[in-house]
Amino acid sequence: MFRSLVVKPFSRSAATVSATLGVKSAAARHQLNSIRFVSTEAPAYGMIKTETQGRVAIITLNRPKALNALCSELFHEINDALARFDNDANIGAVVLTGSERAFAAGADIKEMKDAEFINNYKSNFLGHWAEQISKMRKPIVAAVNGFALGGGCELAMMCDIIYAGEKAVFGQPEINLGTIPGAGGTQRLTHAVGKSKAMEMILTGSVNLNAEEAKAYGLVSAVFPPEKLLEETIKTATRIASKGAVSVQMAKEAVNQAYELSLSSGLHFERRLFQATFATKDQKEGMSAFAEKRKPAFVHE
Ligand code: CO8
Repeated sequence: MFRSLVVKPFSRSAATVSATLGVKSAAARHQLNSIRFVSTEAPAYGMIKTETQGRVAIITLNRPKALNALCSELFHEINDALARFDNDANIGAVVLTGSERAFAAGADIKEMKDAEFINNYKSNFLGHWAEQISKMRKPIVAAVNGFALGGGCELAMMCDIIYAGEKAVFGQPEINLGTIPGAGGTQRLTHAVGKSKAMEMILTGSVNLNAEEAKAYGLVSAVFPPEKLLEETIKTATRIASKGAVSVQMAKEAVNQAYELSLSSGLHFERRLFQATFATKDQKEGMSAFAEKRKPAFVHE
């Protein structure tokens, strides 16, 4: 009878489940109370760790021996977790982080060294993965300690906000391997730091940015001591997740259009979304709360 039941870990009480299933007899309810509901939604990952703190989901890359080099299995797990959190109404923002030594040292060189063009082209190598994270509707805040090189730097730049630990290193060393950045480095880095610096980094493969330089160029928005980085990142993600989820997602969409549209089209897009927020409960609540001098209680609708 309960085989097809999907329950998030500890997110629903047995009483809620009983009610949902319409369980009436006291004996059956007692039996349900003794069941520990194990999620079929949260898969066991081997290369990442996931956890939630309130409305914030935290994804930690966990392949320490290879400095979080991004192999296919790791891509797959990141994508899977991101898609799951994007579809979870209880999550309002995601934090993506690595270890103190490395956020990620790039795509896995050993895995891809023998790859051939024809297979890369046919399978759209890396394309699906990079598209998935860009499709995320909820904000992602990257907490970057240590190396963010090649695909690791690109992964951080796919996030919406980057915070860095004092020892973070950002670079695009692909040229040293006889290749070039393949997941947005030539585009996003250029937008972030300007043409001359991006060219210098990408063409030499050895000019990296430390955390303070990355901040000065606008690639990251804040720098913290390594041991404080995750805590501070979660604080910001929590603040974001406490706002109305619809307006947060609309704001993210509108900012991202600044990279795609002309100014007049971008302004038009922004105005339409602004007008649309007046169809949400959270706009009514937010503005009423201001007028009534109280804190808003957003319902994310
Ligand atoms: N791929 C595979 N293994 C790696 C990688 C990597 N990118 N980086 C580090 N490792 C492994 C090392 O081989 C080593 O393994 P082992 O212990 O088995 O020998 C282990 O991690 C520890 O590394 P090191 O011993 O080299 O540690 P060091 O502290 O001496 O050096 C560095 C750290 C400087 C980070 C060094 O490891 C390094 O230069 N790594 C390669 C950096 C690089 O070139 N990155 C770019 C890769 S290409 C790329 O990212 C293309 C992007 C395309 C799109 C990607 C989409 C995500």
